Amino acid sequence: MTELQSFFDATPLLDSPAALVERLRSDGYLHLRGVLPVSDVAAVRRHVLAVADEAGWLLPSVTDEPAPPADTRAAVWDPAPAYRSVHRRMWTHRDVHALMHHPRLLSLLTTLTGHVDLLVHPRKVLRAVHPRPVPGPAETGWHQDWPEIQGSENTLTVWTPLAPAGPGTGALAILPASHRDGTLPLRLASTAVGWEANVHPQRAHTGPVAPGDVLVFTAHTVHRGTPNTGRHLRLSLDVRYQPAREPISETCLELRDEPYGWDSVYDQWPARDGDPLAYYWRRHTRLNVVPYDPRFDVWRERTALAAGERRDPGARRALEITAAYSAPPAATRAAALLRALPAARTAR
Ligand SMILES: O=C(O)CCC(=O)C(=O)O
Repeated sequence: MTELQSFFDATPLLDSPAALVERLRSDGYLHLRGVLPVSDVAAVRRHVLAVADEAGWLLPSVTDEPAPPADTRAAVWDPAPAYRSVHRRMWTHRDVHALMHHPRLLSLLTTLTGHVDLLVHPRKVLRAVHPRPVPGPAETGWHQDWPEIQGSENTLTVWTPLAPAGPGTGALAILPASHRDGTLPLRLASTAVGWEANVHPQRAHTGPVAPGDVLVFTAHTVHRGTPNTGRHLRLSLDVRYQPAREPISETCLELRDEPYGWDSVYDQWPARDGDPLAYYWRRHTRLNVVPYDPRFDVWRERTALAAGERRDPGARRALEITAAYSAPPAATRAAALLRALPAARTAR
């Protein structure tokens, strides 16, 4: 059983950069209140909610709470096409991207990385997590960002909610000091991604995070999204920042895993490619772009297939992911193994 404790509030350290950096170095994360102006966050939230409303994801609301309740009948999760098409309309909006280049964030990240020449990863992640009474495979299990992000060891993630996140909607849970153990082995799991870090934590930090607050953590800090069992969508952004001249994986720059690419995103912005935020990373003359190392993916694929061959019901989610995202022959084998898999004994 994991004991949950409140995030350490590092906000008072904002006036002492050395102490702030030291805290990040020792805990692997920072919870900082009021970094982003709430009015800027509210503008992004309004756009995201307008798209959610248009898609029928929200119930009518007469109160002035930050977000109307979600309509559970409309709940969908990534990678369902019904989720992706709505998510894309939310994500392509310029304000979603611009918020994460806010001067206050850039200044904070300059302090934390010790580099003025920062690269904000263009692939910003917007999450709209529907509530559900029973936690299920939409939750990310315990994980480190490193196997996906790779590149610079000094990359930091900023996670920030667009509406209040906490009891009810869930937020993040973080294992303090977990970044000190390097890259951890994975195990099969029934969570969103099919695998999770092989940890059995005794204590995790979590708690409410308000619009304007940020959680900053390293690429090796173990964390997870906590279940949304409330009434509202959980809306958040997570974005990576790194010293611009340190290695960056090519997969963090281009949109290879979707049919659209950046041109179709910027076509929707008022100034299109004349916008300073469009293709900004391509103007960095000294980026050290490195190939994506497929080692972690290969390992994940192999463990899914091996567990499938043993008819292990715990391999279901990993096989689904392998069948959906890997190339043949792994994808075809995973699909065949899925059909032969006995039903799981306990549903999560
Ligand atoms: O927001 C979540 O549910 C998970 C976020 C996460 O895993 C991340 O920011 O790396």
